[in-house]
Order: sequence, then structure tokens, then C-alpha cells
Amino acid sequence: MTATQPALNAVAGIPLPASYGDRQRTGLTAADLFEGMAEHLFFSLGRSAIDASPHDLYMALSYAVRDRLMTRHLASKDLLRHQQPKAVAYLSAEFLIGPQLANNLLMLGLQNEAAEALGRFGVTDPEQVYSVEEEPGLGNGGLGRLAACYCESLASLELPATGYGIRYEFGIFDQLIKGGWQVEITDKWLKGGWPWELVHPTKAQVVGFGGHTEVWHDEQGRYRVRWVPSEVVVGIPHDVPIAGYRVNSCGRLRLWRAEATESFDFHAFNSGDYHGAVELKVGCETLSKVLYPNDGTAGGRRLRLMQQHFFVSCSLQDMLANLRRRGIAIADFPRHWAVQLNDTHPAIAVAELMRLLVDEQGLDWDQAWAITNASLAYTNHTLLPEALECWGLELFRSLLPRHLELIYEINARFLQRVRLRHPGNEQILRRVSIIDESGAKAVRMAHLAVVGSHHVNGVAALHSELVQASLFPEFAALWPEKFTNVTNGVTPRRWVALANPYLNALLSESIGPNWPMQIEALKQLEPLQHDPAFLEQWAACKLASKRRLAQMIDQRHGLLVDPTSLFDIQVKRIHEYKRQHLNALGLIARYLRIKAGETAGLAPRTVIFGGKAAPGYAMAKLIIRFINGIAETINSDPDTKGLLKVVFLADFNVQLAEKIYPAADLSQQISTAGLEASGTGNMKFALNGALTIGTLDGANVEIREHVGAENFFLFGRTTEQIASLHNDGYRPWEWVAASPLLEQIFALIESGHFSGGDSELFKPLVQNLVGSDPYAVIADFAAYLEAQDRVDAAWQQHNYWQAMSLLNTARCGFFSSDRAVREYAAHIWQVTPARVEMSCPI
Ligand code: NBG
Repeated sequence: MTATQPALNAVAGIPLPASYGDRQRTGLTAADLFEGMAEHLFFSLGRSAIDASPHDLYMALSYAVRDRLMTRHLASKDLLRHQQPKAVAYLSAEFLIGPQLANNLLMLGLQNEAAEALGRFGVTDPEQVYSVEEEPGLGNGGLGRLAACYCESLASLELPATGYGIRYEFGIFDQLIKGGWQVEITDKWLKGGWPWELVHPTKAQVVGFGGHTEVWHDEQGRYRVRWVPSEVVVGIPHDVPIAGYRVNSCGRLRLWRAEATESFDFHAFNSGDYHGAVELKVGCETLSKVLYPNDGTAGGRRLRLMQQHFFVSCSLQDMLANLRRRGIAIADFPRHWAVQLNDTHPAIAVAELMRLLVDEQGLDWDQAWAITNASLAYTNHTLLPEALECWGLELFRSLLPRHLELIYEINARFLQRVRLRHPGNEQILRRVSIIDESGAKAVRMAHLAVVGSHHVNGVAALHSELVQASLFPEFAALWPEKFTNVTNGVTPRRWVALANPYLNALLSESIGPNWPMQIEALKQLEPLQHDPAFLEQWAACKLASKRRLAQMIDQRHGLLVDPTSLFDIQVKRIHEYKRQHLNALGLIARYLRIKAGETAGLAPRTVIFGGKAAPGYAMAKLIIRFINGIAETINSDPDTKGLLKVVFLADFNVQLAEKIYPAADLSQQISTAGLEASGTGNMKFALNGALTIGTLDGANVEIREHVGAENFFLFGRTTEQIASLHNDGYRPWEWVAASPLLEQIFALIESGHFSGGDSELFKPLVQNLVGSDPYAVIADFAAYLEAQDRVDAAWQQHNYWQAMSLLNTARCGFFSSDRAVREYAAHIWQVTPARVEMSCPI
């Protein structure tokens, strides 16, 4: 061991403290990493190098990388302590952070060194080691992945931040496809050990539930309320360091795990009740057991509300404790913490922060409200009514009696304001009230979030307009300055530099290696659209990604696909509004055309689907079965050979996504206009050079504006047209009767052609489409086919397609999460970068 450190790492440009640790722990050469791995294999894992499995090597390398993050992690903490900059607290019930090892190597600039170190253990392809990592599936889809991209950008931009969430023991289920159906398997992501977290039992927080409230009077005779919960749970923080791209600082994810206060009830045990003795412990600990699927069902509602209060309370108490430790006055809370509520899941923060300030800290109401309001901001991620959380009053009262009292008070004061503005207008009061009294009484969490926050934003320009115009019109009229937009973004590090090594190499060579942090540099690609030699290189990158995906499809599904065919991809959660079934009907139309021999002008295609359906969402699961039925028929029909293949890739997750986005020629973003808040997959595809076939929905609108209408395949009704379609009495069966093609398609489905002769199987789907079609699949069908014809025609002109592809990448820098996070920082959070220039203390 040596005590000396290189003052500056040649690879990443990161200075390290000379006095700190040893080479195996902090050195950044391949030899240092190798030694670090060897040390961890031996001392941390108890393995000898001779019989180390890929998993052992993964663990050893991960520990070695984590060591290198530790200096940055501690330096960042130190900076917070001494410089006291304002920091972001990003509260989110979901964080879909994906595999950590390869990403952290990229962030630290250690990819080549790690490959070399692994080589010395006999590993020829590092991917063999990276791919054994179990990713923490602590999210359902876009919302959780967005939170992860934002944490990464915050770290890369050196904006001090903590992502606060829940350490679910079981994340989103693993998806198998059996007999064409989705089968859900428990996600045991922790089973092999997860090396990326640091447990801090001394920073535990206690959270109450149930019980009652009591009134008392303090020494000054002031009226005070105390909550006496009937149950308490302990939250133990598990910290995941979030590396920034080639910087000295490090962000942090703080995930709470629930534990019983007394892990064992000795009284019950002594009386012979062993089961009873552990029951409470088991009950409390189910709190952080499992991530809820976003299916909007009543199941587990109580537990879900408990989860929300649990992580919000732990996090707010943690922030207060942090101020206390640093000697900062409570009144300065908003100057030190910008608390962002990621959708309504953490909206209970409005009441909990009030409770902590009024009941526990003894602040008066107005002061507490000013602090709460100046600290919290809320992002809305959906307009779908089923996803706007409401909690039945009785459930709420039984779990959070004090919070309900506070919400009543907040509501009374708010409604008084509205009353003054709209004298005598009871209707408005009913519409905006935090308590919904239209049916069984319920707490509207979105209203609570809007009232308690200083800013409310939607996640794409169109979505933010709709948030103001249709979701919260009365609130927007009352507080126009509160409402704003921040269009989503995705990190170009994970989604291009890491996921697409071919494109990364080409970009670094043509526009310079700094493009991942200077995304505007992508614009420099534009003139290259006229350079045929460059377009060949561009096409070669795409082909390499397609080959890689084709190999994966073969390995996973035993299906051979042609990498030179057009890869036409739709990957996202399965939901009717996202209209995977529109894509599926389009496939049947294409199939019929092939069967009729009308193949002139058709581009050979591989159509790929991926995505999970919520376990309780029967129609979404039937759509998966439908796609698989179509795939089986088409793939086994010799007439389709060389023209069409259909693949449903099981278990879409971050790891798989990294292989999929770079391989797409065409990205399907075909939701019913007005229903997709933003979409972020659409951005990942476009940044990787896929062309979009899409509706004017969510961020598609802005993608089209950026890449140019001529480089985007637009189709379908606008939000207004969809609204008038329904207002005018939409009768899809008449549309079907008027279209020989649709009639033929439905007849074929009903004949059992895609279900082994079973004419019943898809009936619910057919009836839904022909009988009501709430998502206007039938109404947009002809336009969709016409747009697909334009795709076929464009594909025939190789260079024209490649130039369009290049322009998609060149013009999508706007969709970097760095831009989005900078907007939040400047307009909502008022936070500025805090640079770690030098060493951290030992
Ligand atoms: C989702 C929207 C997407 C959006 C992501 C991230 C929820 C509730 N909403 O359109 O459906 O891209 O949030 O903002 O998951």
C-alpha cells in the first residue's frame, strides 16, 4: 500500500486528496482497480480469485467503484456542512435508477480501466459481468425513471440534492410471457446483495400512525394540539451515492426502510404467543415491502397511504434534523431546502410539514404556512382521473387524524379566500375544495398539493396548458403566477453515451468528447446531413445497435430477426391510452396486404413491442395476449418471410431499454392526443436517431417542433378534435361498418385467426373497440396507416432516411435532463451549483 495519491487523475481530471486512503481504494488506473477488486474479493467477499464467478467479480468491481465514490460523497457532505448552500429535496415514491455499475464507470471515466482490470481476471467481454447486476425496479415507468434522470443531472450539474424515497424490498414485478400471457414474478432484486447502498441506522426517524389528538396549553397559554399515535414505525435511511459526470461532487438518494420499533414483543412471547410476538414487526415492515403497480385499484389503498406518509415524514424530519445539526433556524427552512413533490404521492408533505412546524416546533400558523408554502413545489404528471389520488375520509382519519384536522384548517382558510373572490358561488367552492363532498367524502391530494405549493408545473408544454385549462382552471385563475411548465428531459449520459457506444464514439470523434455535458454541440452535426460518407458512418452505428438487439432477441426468445430490416419499436407501459392496440391493428392491416400480394413499396420490418401491464388491468393484459397472438401467426406464416416479423420482448426494464432505444429506426408515440402528459421514451428514441411516428400529444409536439415537421411522421386527431369527436356522439361501430378494411380485420380476429381458432379470446377487446372505443383507436386508424405508408416510402431512400435520423439527434439536445433541471433550479428551486474543488476531511 502506498500513502501517496496522484494529484490529478489523467482520465477524469479529478483531483484527489493526497492524504486520503490507499491506491486500491481511490486510485484510478486499471492496476489500481484490479488491486481494489482483488482486495474486495478476498476481504469483503471471502472468495479467491481462482473460482470467482461473474457475480463475485461484479460485486468486487462494484465495491471498488463505490470506494471511489466515497471521497466524492464525503466531500459533498462536507461542502453542505461548511458552505450551507440551498439544496433540493426531490420527494418521489419511485426511483427507477437502473443498473449502477456500468453507469458509475462512465461517470467516473473508468470504463476502459475497468475493462482492463476485468481482463486480468480472464473476462473478455465486460458486459458478461455488468449484465449480472439486478436493477432496483423501484418504479413503474416514466415517472420513476424521470426522477432518476433528474438525480443524475443534479449531480452532474453540481446542484446539491437528495432524492428521498422508499427502499422497497420488492420492486416492479419481473414479467414472463407464457402462452402469450403476461405472468408476474416477484422481483427479488436484493437477493444477491446490493453493493450500492450505505445504511445509516443512527439517522433513523420515527413515524406515527392512527391514535387520536389532544388539546393542551403551553406555558404561554397558547392553544396547542398533540398527536398521540397508536402505532409507530422506524425509518432507516439507506443512501445510494449518485455520481455526477466527471465531477468531484456526488448526489445522494436516501431511501427509507421501515422497521418495527421493538422488533420483538416480549410480553406476547412470555405468554406463549410466538406468532403474536413477531406480528407487529412483520406488520410494520410490510410498509416498505412492495412497490404498488399503477393500476388505480382499491387494493392495498391503506398500505399505500401509509407508505406515502412514512417516507414523507421521515424525509421532512431528516431535513429538519439536518438544519438543527448545522445550527440553522427553522424559519430559514425555505432558504435551505427546495422540496419538490413528484406527483401527488408525496402531497401529504403539505400537512406533515405544518404538523412538524406547528405541533412539534411550536410555530404559529401563519409563520408555519409561510414556510411550508415557500418550500414546497408540485409537479403534475397526469390528467387521467383514475391516477389523481383521493383518499376516503374514514381511511384518512383512521391513519392520520391530526393531518385531517390540519387539512380542514388549510381548506377553511383557502375556501375563505375563494369566497371573497367569488361571493355566493357555492359551485366553485365545491369544485376547488380539498375535501371532495360530491360522493363519499375524500381528500383530494392534488388540490392539497396545489394549495400548499409555491409552484405547480406540468411536464410538457401541451400538458401544462391542459393542467391550467382543464384540470385546475379555478386555481390557475386565482394564482396565475403559480402555474408553469417544465418540459421533461432525459440524461444523455445513460441514454446515449452508455447505451449507444457506437454513436458515442462517432459523436466524440465528430463533435468532440464533451458533448454529453454540452449537448448543444449536437447541433454541429447538422451540416453533415449532406455528407454521404458521414451518413454511411451514421447508418453503420445504427446497424451495429440493431445487430446487438437482434442477438439479444435470439438469445431471449429464440427468434431470428433481420438487422437490415426497419426496426419499428413501441416500448412503454401497456395502457389503452398509449394505444398498443392501434399498432397491433396496423400490423394486421399490413399482414392482410402481404397476404393479398400487395407488397410493392413495403419496407421489410421488424416490429418490436415491450412493456408491462399492471397486474390488475385486464384489458392491458389482453392487449399483450393479442400482440403475442398476432406475432405467432405472422411469424409462422411463410408469406411474410422477409417482409414482417413481430416480437414482444418480455420484461422491459432499464437494462433492456439501453439495448432497445439505440436500435430503433422508428419510434411509435401514438397515444390519444391530450392523454400522455409528456413521454420520455420518445426523447430517448429521438436522441438515438429514431424517427417518430406520433400524434400531437405530450412532448411529441415539442420534439416535432425541434426536429422539424418534415422529419416527423405526424398523424391523428388533435386534443380538440378528440374532444369534439366524443362530444358529437362518437359511434365507432359506424366507422367500422364504413371501412371494408376494418371489417375484414375484425372478422379475422373473431374467426380465431390469431388465437389458434379460439373465437372468444379477444372478444372483450373487439367489443371495447367497436362498442365504445374510449381512446379513439378506430377514429385515428386510417390516418395511422397513411402515416405508416409515408414511413415505408421514406425508408426506400436510404440517404434521405439517414439524414432525417441524423437531424433527430442533432436537434434534440433540448430534451436533455440538464436543461430541464436548470429550468427547475432557476425558476422553481432557486438553487445554484456548489462546486467541490478540493479534498474532503478524513
Ligand atoms: C407519467 C406520464 C408520462 C410522463 C411521466 C414523467 C405518471 C403518473 N405519469 O407521460 O404518464 O412522461 O409521468 O413525467 O406516471
